[in-house]
Amino acid sequence: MLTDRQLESFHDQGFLVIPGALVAADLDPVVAEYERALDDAAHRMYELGQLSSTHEGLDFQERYFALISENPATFYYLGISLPLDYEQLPPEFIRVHTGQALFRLLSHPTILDIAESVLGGEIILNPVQQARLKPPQRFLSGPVAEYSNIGATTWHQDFGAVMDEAAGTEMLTVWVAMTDATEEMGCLAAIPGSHREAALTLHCPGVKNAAENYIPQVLLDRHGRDPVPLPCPRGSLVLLDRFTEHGALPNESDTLRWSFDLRYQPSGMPTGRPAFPSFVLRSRSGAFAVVDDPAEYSSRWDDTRTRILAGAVAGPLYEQNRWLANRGNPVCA
Ligand SMILES: O=C(O)CCC(=O)C(=O)O
Repeated sequence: MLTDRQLESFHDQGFLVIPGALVAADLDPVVAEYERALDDAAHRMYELGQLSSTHEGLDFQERYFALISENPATFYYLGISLPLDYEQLPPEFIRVHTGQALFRLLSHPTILDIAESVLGGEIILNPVQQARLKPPQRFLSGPVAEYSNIGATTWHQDFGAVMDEAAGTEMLTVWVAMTDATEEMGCLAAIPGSHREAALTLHCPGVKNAAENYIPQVLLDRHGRDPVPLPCPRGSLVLLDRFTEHGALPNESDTLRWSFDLRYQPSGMPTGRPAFPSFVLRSRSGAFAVVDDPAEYSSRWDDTRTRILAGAVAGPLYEQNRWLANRGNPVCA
């Protein structure tokens, strides 16, 4: 559990870095699972004519760099939530990684203990979650390179990415450092106390990718405080309040910068992404049935994917239009 001092600091600043919360034994199985996922992706993409080679024989990082520089769409094969712009995508990019090791990480007792300190003992995993495997910037090209799953992350509030139904839902972001994240590698950065100064800040629609909404500089400046970089070693967690204004720097290093960002919230509240599944991971009262079977986690995401591909989910999966309307707003120029 968090100490009183940590909790106080989190509520005061809107973020908290917890170094060393997870150890290699927690992360290595996920890396091994991703090695297999990357191998599958390479073979599928090669068979679909999207790659000239499967780039066998390289270690995970070098192979990922080779694949992503040849075809930036490689990241669709490694995501942990379904894409939101599914209407524009071919079916082979509408996929979600749901491995056992990943589920063990998402439901790790240390993460749940920390989430419980903030949210109480009835916890669900909200489906707004992202894998961010960021190669050095020089390996990226084309509009897909602007996606924050592989490139820098624009300034935003996490609450801006959910539908209005979740307005009353207290949501906690837990960001997991799968590798070190130095400033040069593109760590997170946040404006201290920004969560206390605004409910939902105006966002502008992304320039090259409409989904990459951003808070314009002039609004960030209104706080009158510089952003704080949040570098941390592998195994660290970073907590973010849903209103904290934050982003992530570009990866200017030579190595992979890999994180997962996860969302937890109290059970029985809307998730803000109702088309996607959510999972009860802890119920101290016993009132909710806990999901502890990785196969159930996987099959519920598979069902969602099937429904989306069958056209059973109508319209956008989140409120893209809310920010699109700001295209002509002078603060977005
Ligand atoms: O890791 C990143 O690039 C961004 C993460 C983020 O924005 C989040 O956790 O909400």
